[in-house]
Amino acid sequence: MLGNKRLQTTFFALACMLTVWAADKDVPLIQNVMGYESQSLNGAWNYIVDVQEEGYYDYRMNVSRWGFFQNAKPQKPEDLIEYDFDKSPTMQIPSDWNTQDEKLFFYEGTVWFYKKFGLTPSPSPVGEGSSKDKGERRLLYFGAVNYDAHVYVNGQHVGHHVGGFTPFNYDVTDLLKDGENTVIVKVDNKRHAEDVPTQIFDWWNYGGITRDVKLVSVPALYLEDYSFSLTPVPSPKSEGSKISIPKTREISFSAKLNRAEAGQQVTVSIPELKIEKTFTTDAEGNVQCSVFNVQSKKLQLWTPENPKLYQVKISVGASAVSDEIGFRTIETRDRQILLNGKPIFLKGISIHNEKPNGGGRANSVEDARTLLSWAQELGCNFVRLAHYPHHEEMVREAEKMGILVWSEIPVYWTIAWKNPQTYENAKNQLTDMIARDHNRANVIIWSIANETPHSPERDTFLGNLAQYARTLDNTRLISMAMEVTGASNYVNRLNDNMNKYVDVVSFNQYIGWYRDVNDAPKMKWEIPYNKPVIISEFGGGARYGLHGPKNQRWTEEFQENLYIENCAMLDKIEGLAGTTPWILKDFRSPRRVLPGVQDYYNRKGLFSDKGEKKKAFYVLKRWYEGK
Ligand code: GCB
Repeated sequence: MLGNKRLQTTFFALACMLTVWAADKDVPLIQNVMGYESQSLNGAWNYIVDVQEEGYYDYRMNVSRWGFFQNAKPQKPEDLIEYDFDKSPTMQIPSDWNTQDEKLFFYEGTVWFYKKFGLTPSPSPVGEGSSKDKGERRLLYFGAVNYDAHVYVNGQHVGHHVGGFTPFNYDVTDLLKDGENTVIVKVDNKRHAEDVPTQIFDWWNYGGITRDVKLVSVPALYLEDYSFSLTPVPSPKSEGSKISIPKTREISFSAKLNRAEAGQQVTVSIPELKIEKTFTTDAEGNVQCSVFNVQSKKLQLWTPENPKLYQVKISVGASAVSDEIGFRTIETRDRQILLNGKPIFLKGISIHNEKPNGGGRANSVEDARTLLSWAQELGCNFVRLAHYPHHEEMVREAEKMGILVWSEIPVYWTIAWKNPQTYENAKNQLTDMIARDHNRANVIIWSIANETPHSPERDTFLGNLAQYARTLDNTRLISMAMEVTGASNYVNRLNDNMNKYVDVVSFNQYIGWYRDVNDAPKMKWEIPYNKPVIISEFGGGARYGLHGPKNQRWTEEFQENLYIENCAMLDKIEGLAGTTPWILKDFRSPRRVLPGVQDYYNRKGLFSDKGEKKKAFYVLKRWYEGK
């Protein structure tokens, strides 16, 4: 019997590939998913840990016809089915499996997730009749799944997504039925050298469906994307001279429908500004970049002090989506960063997307608020969301709180620069990061990489990526965290071919941690580019509550002294436009194994993993108060 089954498995593998894979429902990411009615699929999901991917491959490593995605149940007493989702344990989604099941703390591999759901009636934005009659669509949306996900609805494969920190959605309308439906997701977080991030990285490889899952109701014709931006006022050539603000300011608007339909009316209304404008789509279903004016004295610009957001409604036919939009400009002039035409010093902090108390992926509004309020307590007007796109609420809450954002993709350390698929993967993650957040006024920097080793192949990869980022969004600044090289014992020089592609040169430096703190006062910095400089990392580790002399590593006093010396040193860097020290809170990392001190945490936080403030917190706070 087993032998037969094995033969059949191989025989049917191809047929299965054809049927199961027939329905690729991948559609471009919808802009402002939060603006639509949706049915949450969060909550308890059954899961099966599948160490050898028995639920996917047969014993010849062909995709199996009897994969777990079938959600099979015995039909006859003699049927052999060796799994049962309904009897498997559950975990709350969204979450990472590492902190939900202690057996999975170090696990990296495949876990299957399964949820049954009935359809809730979708809202009827258009006329009478059932939503199906009116051609409404349902998009199955995942905020993020780390890392590799195959998604099945009612036994049909709807898509395959790679990349652990960006959202994706499938149009599953035609697969849904009245009554009970199932969604099954095979999640695999094994690390590979050619992935993005690559095989090694200094954070926990949290696996699972780590962000919200929802079934989004959209009309048959909807806005796949739209964007707003405020045109900068030509800035004066030199510092000190006045900007002359024109009587009216220009807002650019563009939009794209999900279908190439010409002649559709897209109306933008901003009641508070008494704006209502209608645009007509071209043959591609696009509203090409169009401009409308608003009186300068009526327009409150978005700033950290007054993070003004306007209620905006964008309608297509009888359906509409609402958003909150802030208007501001961001530019550079020589070594300055200009927000709304005025120089700003970015008082920042780096943050990992980890829960404020203990480890685990952050995924809620509360997580975002807690982390960001700590940053504000520190005196920050800026955060570096390292090293990958954080959950959407982090960016949205920061926008409401007046905190500027650096957002990054996980092109980190030793990426496989020569591999074309690796480049495509990085490009897709960049596309989706920008697609999700390009209407957030607080996002001012897209970062394309962190601490990458120099080589011609790396330059080609990153140069192309930077140019591509500009084609997607030319209204923000581009940067990447670079490294400095020791030009001589006490001279650090930034020498990176990527300088010409970035608007802001940023680099990480660890004087006081990976080099003697007593060198700090002697250090000289050579940054031979006429661009603003951000120190994207500096810092050192301390175990909260461990006290001792300032030269004793891991004590709070060591870290405190390191911050004192670094702040004094950084004050001497010409053109310093901001800093994002490493890091807000201790975070989990498998590389940090020192017992009794690290215990799998990177201890460079200004807050402990439980949210206690270390002494260095106050040093940075004081330094920022003086800025
Ligand atoms: C770095 C990395 C960051 C690490 C940090 C450290 O340069 O960018 O991801 O966690 O150093 O703690 O060494």
